[in-house]
Amino acid sequence: MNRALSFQWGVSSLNYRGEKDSGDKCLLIEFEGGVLAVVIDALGHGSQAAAVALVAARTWEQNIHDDLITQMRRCHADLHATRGAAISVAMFDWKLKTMTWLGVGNVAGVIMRSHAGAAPHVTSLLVHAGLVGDRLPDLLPSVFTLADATTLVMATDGISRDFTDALPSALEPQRFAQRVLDVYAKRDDDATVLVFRCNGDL
Ligand SMILES: [Mn+2]
Repeated sequence: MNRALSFQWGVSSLNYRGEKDSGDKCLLIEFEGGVLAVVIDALGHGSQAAAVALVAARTWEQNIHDDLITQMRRCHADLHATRGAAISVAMFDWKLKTMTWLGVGNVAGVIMRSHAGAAPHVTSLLVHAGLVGDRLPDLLPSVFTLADATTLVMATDGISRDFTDALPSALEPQRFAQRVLDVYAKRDDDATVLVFRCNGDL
């Protein structure tokens, strides 16, 4: 029997000063057997960046069953001749109990995994240097086994890179995301934090 694991998530974001649109875009797509989390940061900010982020988001939404490399390449083609975007994605597979990660550009990711109430083990996730739409590096996804509890945190570069120094792991995902934003938003760019937590309770 392949039941979905239980999960919770939260997103907090802050637009660059006074802008009504954000070049950051976050998707969480549930499908048969898993969930895909995508965080997009189009270069720059404001309405033009928002339009680029929307193109990228549609690409991911419309081809949910393709593998991450195929999807990232498709997105690269779709963003050709735009300003480009940093994109990181995480695919949770409930059957395999894995999370597959792929990042191009500077959308940071970290996972915290814990077993039987032990303190969570924190792993920073690799992102490949490059820019989707402009310069696509070799794509090498990483695969992680889900623990009794696994929390993924993703943050665009409007969040200071030292956000991993004090992760508020006891908070539920929405408050966790808000706390990271409150403490680490740099305010010179759009800022977005996604927190996704799943329990290995098959
Ligand atoms: Mn940014």
